Amino acid sequence: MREALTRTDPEIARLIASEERRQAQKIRLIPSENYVSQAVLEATGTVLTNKYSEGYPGKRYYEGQQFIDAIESLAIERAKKLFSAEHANVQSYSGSPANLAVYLAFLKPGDTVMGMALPAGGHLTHGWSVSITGKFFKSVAYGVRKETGRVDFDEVRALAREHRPKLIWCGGTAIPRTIDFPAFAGIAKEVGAVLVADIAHIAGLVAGGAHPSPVGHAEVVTTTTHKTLRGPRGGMILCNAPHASAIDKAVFPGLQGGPHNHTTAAIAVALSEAATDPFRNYAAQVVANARALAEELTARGYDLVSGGTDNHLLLVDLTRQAIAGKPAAQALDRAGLVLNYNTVPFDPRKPFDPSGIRLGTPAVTSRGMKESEMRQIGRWLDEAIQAAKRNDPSTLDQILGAVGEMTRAFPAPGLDSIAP
Ligand code: DSN
Repeated sequence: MREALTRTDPEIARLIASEERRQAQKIRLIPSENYVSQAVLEATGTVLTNKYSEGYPGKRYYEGQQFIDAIESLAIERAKKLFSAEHANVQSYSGSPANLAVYLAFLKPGDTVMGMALPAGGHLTHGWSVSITGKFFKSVAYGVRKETGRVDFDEVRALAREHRPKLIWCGGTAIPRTIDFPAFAGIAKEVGAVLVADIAHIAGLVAGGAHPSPVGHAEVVTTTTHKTLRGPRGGMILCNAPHASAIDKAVFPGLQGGPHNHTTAAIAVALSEAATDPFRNYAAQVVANARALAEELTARGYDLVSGGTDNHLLLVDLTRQAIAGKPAAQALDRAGLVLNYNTVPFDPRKPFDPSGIRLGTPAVTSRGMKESEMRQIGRWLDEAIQAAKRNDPSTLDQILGAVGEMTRAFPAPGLDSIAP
């Protein structure tokens, strides 16, 4: 395996091998992560990385595009078909550049934009103060209701009427519930705003029919390609035909130079995989697994934001457990259960030391795990958190051993040759 790399740079080769073992042996619960297929990995690691292709298929600034044009055209057509979109741009380097391109396409600096507040579950690029999108634009943030943990549409409507944003974002990074695209679309229409749905977290669920689609409600849809969609690290923008030219010009030459052709090819592969029946089953199982995990944690006294989940993601407020998110996440990592600490809505603590943890089922479902494994993982999560509270590392190490046994029984895609 990787003879040339091992010869040329044994240090990097060793670190990659260690990361492979980590991904094979641990239970990965970060809801924005996944395991891509061997086919996606192979497409990513190709000579396509050698080629410059500024422009779009048939309209490039460099020669030698005979095969690159065909690859990018396939990715575009597959994206349009999978999401029933009128136009697709597959060149964004990732989700944040895709979102920035949307600002460039529709707004001038200083214009007003509205998005979900970061602590309520939104994304930095939806106008949060520390992001360029909150510095260069006038940003208005909506949140969730304290009692339900769900979007407060009365607040969204009132803020939209008051501030008349040119652009409204829906979607985010810590939203455990179905996004009501028609409700957002109604408000955007009322105030003459462009509605943009950021479906980075749920793109695979939308493609697989396990979450309603924003297409037909939001004029523009952005996504990463590497979360539930199970492709390489990248971004895409889908939009209605009238916005196609503005979006394409914003991505290139507005924001980016040459597209990453190796990524484009791997996106095309992932999109073809996502159009299959096994992927539809995968998307449904991701949701079923998240529900099973939510039930187990709730039964053990954990406080889930919004009381549960409709999708792949759970946000747990640990205040009642009397432990903060960060020490809990660190103890869980030692026990082989990898997730991230996270703010919860109305969190009195700081983002770098918040009250919650965020977890999800995309990666474990890609390994073939089902509801019974989720219940076991829920038990381990609880046992490890209790162990962390009483400073009991030996229990964490025991759980790590049991996690290793479970992961051996469910080889991870792209890693099945790694001896766990
Ligand atoms: N960093 C991503 C996540 O983990 O949700 C969002 O950009």
